[in-house]
Amino acid sequence: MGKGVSLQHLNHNEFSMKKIVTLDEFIINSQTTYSDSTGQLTRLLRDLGIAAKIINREVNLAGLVNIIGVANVENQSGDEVKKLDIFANERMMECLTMSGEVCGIASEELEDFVKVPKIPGKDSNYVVIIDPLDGSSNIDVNVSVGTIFSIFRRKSPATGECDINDFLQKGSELVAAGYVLYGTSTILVYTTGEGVNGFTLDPSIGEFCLSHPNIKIPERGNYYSVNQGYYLKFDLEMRRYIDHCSDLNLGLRYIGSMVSDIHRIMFHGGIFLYPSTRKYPKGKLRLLYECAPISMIVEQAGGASMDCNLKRILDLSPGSLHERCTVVMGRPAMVKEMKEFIEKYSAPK
Ligand code: P6P
Repeated sequence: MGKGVSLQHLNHNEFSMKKIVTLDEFIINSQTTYSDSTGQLTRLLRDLGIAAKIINREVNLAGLVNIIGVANVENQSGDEVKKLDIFANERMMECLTMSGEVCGIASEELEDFVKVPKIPGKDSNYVVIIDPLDGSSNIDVNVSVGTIFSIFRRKSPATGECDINDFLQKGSELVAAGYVLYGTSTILVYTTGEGVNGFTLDPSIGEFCLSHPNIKIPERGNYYSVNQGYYLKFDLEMRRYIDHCSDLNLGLRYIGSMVSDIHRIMFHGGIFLYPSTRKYPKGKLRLLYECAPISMIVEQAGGASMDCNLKRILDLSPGSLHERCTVVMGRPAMVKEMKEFIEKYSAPK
């Protein structure tokens, strides 16, 4: 009595909980791998985590607090804006402008990028690109939606305001990319170029906790994900590839929310495609807000991502903020197969 005992002699059952690694702790511990060890990116990633928690709370309450439904406006992409889109955008902007790390923000909900006022004496070295609530047409019917974010290091001088060229960078220049999936549970998945990690929100402690370390897309993949409703409007190569997937007895899984469809691929493999359609000849999905960040995550998890012109998505140079592109991403073997169908069946450009 009174001499104390060493930890390992304590009854194991008293320590049955495994070590919880929160998102904040993980980010801080990973800080040493960032090219800048000043903690600026750390603070920025943590602010994104806070925004995700706030949006999660409202997404879960949306049906109760009357912020579902349409806001009777259209966004820059011509999509019908939901009340929750506006709410999510406002919360993201608030959380991102507090840190002083960000000199500019481009949101899928806004026509132009926003210049963030400089905090005296503080250099803000990053711009952030957000799709605050992707797939929000699903929110009214309680289907999963997501937030997509990505971070570039600014190219303009730190002393001045940001400019458009800070945003129009190739995906290969991204410093970080991530998504939040508001589903059966809320999970934040991100990469800084050192692999992909997933953090599940534990509402009982209000923290994102490491739940899926070092995510790798499985070699196998029994699903393909495309809006087959457009089958008759697809180009020949796409129709032939869909027929091929059917011949292989692959399952069709398509939620209509990119984050949800990609998250399934991260764990079950398969392929996601949004090719050219009559309504969207250049593809529907936005290069900067959706395809580039998701492609960084997919590639970091061992996958591949190209457009239907066989160009690597991360090598595409955006010409404008809301530029659209076609996309084929997922298991490398399946992306390669689609590449072969395009080479074989696509009409000469
Ligand atoms: P469609 C949601 O509106 C979105 O931008 C993506 O999240 C999703 O993958 C796609 O559009 C769904 O488009 O034409 O199949 O309804």
